[in-house]
Amino acid sequence: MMNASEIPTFAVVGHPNEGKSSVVATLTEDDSLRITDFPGETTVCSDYSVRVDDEILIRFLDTPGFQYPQKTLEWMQQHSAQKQHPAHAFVEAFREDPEHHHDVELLIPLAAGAGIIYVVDGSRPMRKNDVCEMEILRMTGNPRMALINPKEGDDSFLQTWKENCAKSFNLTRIFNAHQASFVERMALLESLKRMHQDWEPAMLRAVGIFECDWKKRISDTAQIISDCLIEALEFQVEMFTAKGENESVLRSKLIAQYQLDIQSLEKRAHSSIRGVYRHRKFRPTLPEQSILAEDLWSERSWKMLGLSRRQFLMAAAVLGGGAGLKLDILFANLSF
Ligand SMILES: Nc1nc2c(ncn2[C@@H]2O[C@H](COP(=O)(O)OP(=O)(O)OP(=O)(O)O)[C@@H](O)[C@H]2O)c(=O)[nH]1
Ligand SMILES: [Mg+2]
Repeated sequence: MMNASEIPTFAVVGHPNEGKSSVVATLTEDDSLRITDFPGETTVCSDYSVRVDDEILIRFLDTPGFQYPQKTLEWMQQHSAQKQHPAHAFVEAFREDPEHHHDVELLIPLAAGAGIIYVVDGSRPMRKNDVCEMEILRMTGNPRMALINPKEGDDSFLQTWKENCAKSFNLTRIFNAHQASFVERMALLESLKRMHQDWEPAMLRAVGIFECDWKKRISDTAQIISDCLIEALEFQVEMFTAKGENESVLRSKLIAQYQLDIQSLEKRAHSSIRGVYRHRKFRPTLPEQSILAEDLWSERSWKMLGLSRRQFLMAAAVLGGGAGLKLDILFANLSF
């Protein structure tokens, strides 16, 4: 019989390279997890608890992928007469065997009663190994959910995955680990609470705390943006000029310095907002045409903002007013 601890605990399991660590990283907002293209990247079971004020709300356990699901299943079926939990029996039998290290690691939390989140890449066809993995998980009797994570855009296999998952899992959900929004994450947590009645109060509380935290992040972000705008509007640059220095050269230098300083204000605000959303590593791959790759002073940015060239210059002139720039400087050497 499973031993459900008061803290809801979910082991994220599945075939190598299906996105298990990505799912854990998304749910825990922890970008320290190792996520690579290399199958077998995760080699040990690791705890990534979700904490608020040092209190653990939910435990997510990242695990290595199944290594020999067929052999593991055969062993479990041969030893199914034992009264022991099948995962526990397997762990006891193979704990010291380096060949089965990954399967032992992923079965340890199941032997301890963890809920199962089985991650599959729904954009590929189902194979025999998948059937064995699902059967192993069904045999444990632990509460279990299948999470279909379609890594590529192909949805032609989705229906088959859904039908087969429904045979072995209490719940099935589609969840894209790389693109899931806050609402989708909350919907997933909501459905996890249905996996085990004892965990329901703790899961409900966790969802409530996440929702409050999200609202606070939105107001913190608004504060950062308004602070940044106020600072930008009040910003001034000064330069000392040598006697006889050409005035237009000096004005160009002032404008260039002003633009650089405003850009760094903007970058500082971006970085604070990323901190609010816990994106410590930030190397987004932007779509080819994304305006986010442009800075505030690029022609594309102001076109996107709906400004004509003349309006942009007016706006820039107002911004530049603090720097002591006059409209005629900005209009100088430009033809309309
Ligand atoms: N496009 C896309 N790629 C994904 C998604 N989820 C995972 N990947 C990619 O798939 C690869 C494997 O992801 P991981 O999260 O490391 O997978 P894993 O199941 O933990 O892998 P192992 O630890 O090796 O078993 C990485 O290159 C991820 O970037 C997804 O939702 N969309
Ligand atoms: Mg992994």
